[in-house]
Amino acid sequence: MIFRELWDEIAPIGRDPETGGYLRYAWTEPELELRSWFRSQALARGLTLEEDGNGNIFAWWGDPSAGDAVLTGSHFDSVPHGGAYDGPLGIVTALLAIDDLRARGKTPSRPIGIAAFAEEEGSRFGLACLGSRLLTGAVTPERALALTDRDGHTLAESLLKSGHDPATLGPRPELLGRIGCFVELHVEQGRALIEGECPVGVASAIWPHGRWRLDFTGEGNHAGTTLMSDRHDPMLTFAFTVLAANKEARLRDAHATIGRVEVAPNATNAIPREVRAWLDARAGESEVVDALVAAVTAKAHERATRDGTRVAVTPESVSGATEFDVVLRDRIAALLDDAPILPTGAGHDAGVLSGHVPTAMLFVRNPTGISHSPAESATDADCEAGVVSLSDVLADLAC
Ligand code: HGY
Ligand code: MN
Ligand code: MN
Ligand code: MN
Repeated sequence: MIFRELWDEIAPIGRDPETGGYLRYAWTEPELELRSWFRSQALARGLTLEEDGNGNIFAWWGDPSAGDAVLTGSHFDSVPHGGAYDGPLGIVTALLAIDDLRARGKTPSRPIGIAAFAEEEGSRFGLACLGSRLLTGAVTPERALALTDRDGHTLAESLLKSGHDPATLGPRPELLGRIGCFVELHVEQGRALIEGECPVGVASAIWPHGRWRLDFTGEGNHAGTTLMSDRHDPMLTFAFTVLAANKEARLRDAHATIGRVEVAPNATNAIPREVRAWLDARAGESEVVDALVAAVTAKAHERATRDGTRVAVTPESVSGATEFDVVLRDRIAALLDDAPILPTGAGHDAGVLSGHVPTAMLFVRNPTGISHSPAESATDADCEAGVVSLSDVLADLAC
């Protein structure tokens, strides 16, 4: 089966016709539809399905109890109006790579698995890589069950709706212990492969990154009757902090983004009582991320004093640097005719798994270099090159 045929089966699922972006939040209709599509594709290939109670689905070729499995896969969920490829490409190419291995007459000597991890983006419940973090114990069931989405729905409600018992959330050391290594294929979320004129690359590292919630509190009041000199307007402190984050990031060659804001009461004719925003901060080293967040926090407090407002900064999820397994990385790069090796500023489930098993990532070229946007793209030819590369890697590791 060629890439486009399989891809077109999922391309319409969760796509917003207005923006062309995808609304595939974990455990919502479109993402549940993708999960059942994945289950049927796996069963059609004679793979054995396993669900870990954390929302993660595993499809095994061979008996997983034999252990030392080579796991691949990625996630189905998206950011709001995200691109088509971020996540699903790693799962569709994995299905096709298994088809390719079989077409080549390969029989694995180690189990091969495809994972569909839950809530990698954290778009619904706010905690990125929730499924893989629950699997590995990086997040406790208690913390996960305390999460709610923007409509106030709890994770437990979603799990129950999709037939899972929230009481079964939690680490799966026995499942993790059966995984020998993990290789995730992902669309590149940058321009390195365009500039390097290569269809496929290999990851060297994931930048340290994290999310901090910023709560700006002031005094709500009437937009028309309140003198400018009498205001304690948190929007002002917030606006200043956005500019400060941008400036401090540029000074440090780091990346700072404030892409999500909530205002209360969010009325045209009312000075806000509160502004809640999320800072996404990333850099090549953890120390730089820490220094960036400290500088932004200090500037925000300084400005709050001047505005007569208050600001609270709360870390929500912080990930250290991920250096991928050098032996596995170099073995894969050599296998792929010395494919370029590049770092990424994007977080992935591979970053979580890398703390437990030798882990690597493959990237497929994205002609726009844009991601977390409908502009994200990949050509069929490059996606098929990704299938062949993943098939070669699985053949090398498992057959
Ligand atoms: O935010 C990230 O870097 C990833 O796409 N979840
Ligand atoms: Mn993403
Ligand atoms: Mn992703
Ligand atoms: Mn009025």
